[in-house]
Amino acid sequence: MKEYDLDKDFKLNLEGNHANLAGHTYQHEVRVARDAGLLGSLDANQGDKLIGWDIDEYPSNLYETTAVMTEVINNGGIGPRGGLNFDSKPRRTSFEPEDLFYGHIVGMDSFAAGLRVAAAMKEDGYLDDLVANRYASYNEGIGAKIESGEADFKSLEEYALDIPQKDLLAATHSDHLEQVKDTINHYIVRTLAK
Ligand SMILES: [Mn+2]
Repeated sequence: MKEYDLDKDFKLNLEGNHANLAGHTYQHEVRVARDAGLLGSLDANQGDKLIGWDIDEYPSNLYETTAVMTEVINNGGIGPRGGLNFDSKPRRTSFEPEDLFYGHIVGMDSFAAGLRVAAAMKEDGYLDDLVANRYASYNEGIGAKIESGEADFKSLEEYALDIPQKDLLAATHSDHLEQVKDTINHYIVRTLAK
């Protein structure tokens, strides 16, 4: 789209299940579009992570809707023309007309819940602080040189070879993954209990 100047007229409508088929999370897809300034709308569905084809299931995964809405908040929204659309379909054992009704309810409820949780984390700066701390070493010293493009593989090799192993290990910090996931779980439970 950028190559043919189409990004001036079009934006992307990102589909959750297509992200999975490409081997990505839905959040990853939305984030890449956001970074490119092309996040237009959400084709709000979910897929089975194992099955290998597109099932266009109505979204119900709160962890995933929270992750996607985090990107939407960081994008400043998806308006004025964007929004949620459901290319989803009742499938397999859920094929009656009323399943469409239930599907739309769970879809909107799940994204509304995700938005509330993402907003709560944003208000606390939880994820923003986490990312800032995780990548703090890029703000100074060799990290800042990597960020600015001043460092290259040659200079990085020289830099790394001169550092004793114990100093490299000492500079390596845990990202406390399970603690982070537990905290996000608590945000989901507590926010939605209000
Ligand atoms: Mn699809």
